[in-house]
Amino acid sequence: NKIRPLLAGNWKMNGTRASLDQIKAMADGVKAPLSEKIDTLLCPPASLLYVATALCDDSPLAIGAQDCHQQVSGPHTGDISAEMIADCFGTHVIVGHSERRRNHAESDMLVRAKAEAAHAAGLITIICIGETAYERNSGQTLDVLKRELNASVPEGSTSETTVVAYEPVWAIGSGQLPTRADIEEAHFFMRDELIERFGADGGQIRLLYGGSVNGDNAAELLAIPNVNGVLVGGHSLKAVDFLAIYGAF
Ligand code: G2H
Repeated sequence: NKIRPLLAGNWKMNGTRASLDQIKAMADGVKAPLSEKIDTLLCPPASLLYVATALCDDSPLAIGAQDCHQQVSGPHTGDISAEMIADCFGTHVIVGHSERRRNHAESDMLVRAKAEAAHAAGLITIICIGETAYERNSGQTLDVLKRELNASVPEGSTSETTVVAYEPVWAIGSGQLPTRADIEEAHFFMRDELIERFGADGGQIRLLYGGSVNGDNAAELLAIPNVNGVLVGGHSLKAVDFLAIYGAF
């Protein structure tokens, strides 16, 4: 079975009403025949979620959120639940992005709980893992990937509900990319771990690369074995950049 690739954009804490024309241009630009072969997703800030899904109503471009709380509702000021994302017609949620792990001290256990909540709400999760510069330089990359993968991806995850994104923390927003060999090694390793844990279906779970992806390097990244798509930050903000990456598939 050939794996259907995914292009996912992550706007992080960027985007206001003034950015809605960019979302509209992306929604219009994602079309057949390419959209029949790849999935596309944009994750704007939660403040734009509802209007973004309305703008993408007639487009194959899916809309998701960047985080969710692990509970359905309750006294959690400032948080939104997976149900609330689904209620806004969002279909995906990113969990465990390194910026949340770092800035909000999110543990693997919490990331897993969030992913479980998202799956229960019918959302597809994009679970992020990746080593820091220190961990890479001290030769711990594969140990970190093994630990984060096993601890963050819930039991019962399937290729239908779950996407894993490899984002080396030092490559995020830095313009610095790992070598092709390093990405290939990491993705091969994650593939092996997923098959070991989930059997044949683990071989179908999409593995995205994220960190300084742009229209110039996307095709090369997508040619690496076990890279089934990309998670894009900075270069997903403008439709022209996002669609250049789309065109590289
Ligand atoms: C990595 C990525 C998107 P950027 O965080 O998740 O951001 O493409 O800006 O490095």
